[in-house]
Amino acid sequence: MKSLNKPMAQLVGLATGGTALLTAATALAEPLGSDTIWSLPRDVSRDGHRIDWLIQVTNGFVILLFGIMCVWMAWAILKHNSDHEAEYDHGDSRHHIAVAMGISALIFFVVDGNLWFNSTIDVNTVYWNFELAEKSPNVVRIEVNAHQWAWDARYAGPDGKFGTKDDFVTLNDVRVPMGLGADSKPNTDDDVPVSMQLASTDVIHSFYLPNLRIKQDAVPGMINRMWFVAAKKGEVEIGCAQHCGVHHYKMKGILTIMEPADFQAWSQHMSEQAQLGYDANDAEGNWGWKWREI
Ligand SMILES: [Cu+2]
Repeated sequence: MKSLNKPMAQLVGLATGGTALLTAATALAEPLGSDTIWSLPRDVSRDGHRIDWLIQVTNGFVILLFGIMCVWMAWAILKHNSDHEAEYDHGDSRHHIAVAMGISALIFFVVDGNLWFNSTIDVNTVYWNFELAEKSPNVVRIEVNAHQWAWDARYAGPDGKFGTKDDFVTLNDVRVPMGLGADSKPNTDDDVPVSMQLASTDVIHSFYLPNLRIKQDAVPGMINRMWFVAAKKGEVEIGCAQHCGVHHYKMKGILTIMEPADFQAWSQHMSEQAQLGYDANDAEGNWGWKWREI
């Protein structure tokens, strides 16, 4: 059998590697609620598009750079064939150093700079702007207590205060109202933000809502915060994003986004049920804390 010449063999190797990469990418299991195998889990939050934009633009840059590298390598393979006399240098001339540094700086400032600049805007205007949630007259507050290996969620009940008789607690079952106001525009008075405070009783866990593009660590001895506005009805997954022990994989919960009226009815019912079984001496069961103001 006639063997391939060296440049051809290198090109075939490159093509085989690319095909293997593509096959591996399409073989990934479909994430819950995603619209295609290529996309992220379906975004059901008001602000998740900010994260998706950053990921998509960064993916675009990476694909562009990959394409440039492939063309560059193919050109080098074909040009530097057996007719081309080999040249050898250490790549330490001024010219080489300037080109290498110039390309590196360009990639760093454009790709990483874009990530840094826009993610800073996102955290300052939305994700870490907790006042936006706390000042809303409609805010729904939830305390989440993580432990090996489940999520306890506490609602304040009709009195709006945690640690009182009308609190109710759910296990791996967090429900929130759909929060987009009638005008569907963000940051308006009729949106319903969900504000969460998170703690842990044992090790570090991380409350992860992939469909809302948000996660926050639950750390023993600390109260952490996160907030979001849910934009679409339905059930999505809650996961733990910190490996927290042998049953880490069991820390799967469901976040249900409900019609506001249904959420009200459910909250009232749950609170009434909880009050029937309230025991003031149950120290373990009454783990709620006083809501930390900003
Ligand atoms: Cu965990």
